[in-house]
Amino acid sequence: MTLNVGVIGVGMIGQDHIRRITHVVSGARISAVADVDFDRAKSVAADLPSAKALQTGEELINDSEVDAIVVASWGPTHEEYVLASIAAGKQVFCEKPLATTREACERILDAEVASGKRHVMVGFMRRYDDAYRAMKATIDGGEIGAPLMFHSGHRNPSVPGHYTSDMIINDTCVHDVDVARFLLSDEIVSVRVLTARKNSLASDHLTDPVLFIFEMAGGALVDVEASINIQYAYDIRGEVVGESGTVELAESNTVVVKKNGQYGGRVPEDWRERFIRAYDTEFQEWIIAASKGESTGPSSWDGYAATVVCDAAAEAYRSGGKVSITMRDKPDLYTTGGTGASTGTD
Ligand code: NAD
Ligand code: ISE
Repeated sequence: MTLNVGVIGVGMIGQDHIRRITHVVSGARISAVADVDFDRAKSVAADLPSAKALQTGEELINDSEVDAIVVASWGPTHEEYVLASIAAGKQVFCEKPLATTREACERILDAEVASGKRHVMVGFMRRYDDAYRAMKATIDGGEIGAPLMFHSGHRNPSVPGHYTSDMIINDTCVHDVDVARFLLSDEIVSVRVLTARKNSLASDHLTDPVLFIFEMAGGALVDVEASINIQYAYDIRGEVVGESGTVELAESNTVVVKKNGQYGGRVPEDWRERFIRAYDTEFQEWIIAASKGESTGPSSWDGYAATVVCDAAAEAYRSGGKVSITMRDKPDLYTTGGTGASTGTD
């Protein structure tokens, strides 16, 4: 069976996912696209063998030639499309964030729980990255003892002009929040935010860099350096310190070049390069599950938890103090099943 996928939002990542569904992974094809920029939707559809351009996301979700949906529009628009997909009884892959407020995420949790089954997978692709998976296997296998600290570095060479200071929390650090929950199999219970001397290369309206300190329920500490104008490359770093050892992400280049008395290797240009295999694996697993009407991987609960933590981080940033985090009880729907990339706190 070929899964007919409709994509809402055909900007940078939407087009990258269309490329991988069309040319890289198997079992699916793009049958429809929609974008508020209808000319962009038409131009993307024109390059695809079997896709039509539709005016609205709602039309796409309810189209009989769409079996499953990818939401890759801007964050504040995700809630309505995810809710409409659940209402239509269709599987939906939603790029992060699941939604931009705690309340919106709770409406999604309520709708999915009421439907009686999982429909939603959230695009936390780091859970599909070979290196992060190997880190998790090392920790879960007890090789470094009980984890005490996780140091995470998230460095973007630059950000687009529309990027605002709150996006360093909701758009960038949200990945570190999710991967901390995934690696440590624990929930975050408090957050503090510190700002360093401003990078003079950042736009006037941006705070950059930012240091986040998270406390996990089990007592481990997580620090996240988020830098969004680091210039030299896209550099993702991570090390977990355990009671008797450490595990860290290795450099991601495959070769070392030695010349002129020095050695070096490539650092990725952006997230599309750094996580290319992770996105491929993520989509292959989503297609396999969605074709059976099932959902695995990062769930609405994971999307909710990440948004709640980001809300608290925004408050900690404004107040300068430590903010405690509380979440609603986890519904049974999110405590069973899934793959190694599923809910980090099962
Ligand atoms: P983008 O601006 O390049 O593209 C977004 C597209 O959505 C645009 O074409 C825009 O016209 C369209 N759009 C906006 N509102 C819409 C609406 N209501 N209905 C239909 N279309 C709408 O942005 P992007 O960088 O591709 O990011 C899109 C989403 O993907 C964001 O949620 C972002 O956080 C996420 N993202 C995730 C990763 C990752 O590593 N997982 C990387 C980049 C972006
Ligand atoms: C972007 O939206 C992403 O999701 C990237 O993975 C992240 O590194 C970047 O900071 C975000 O802006």
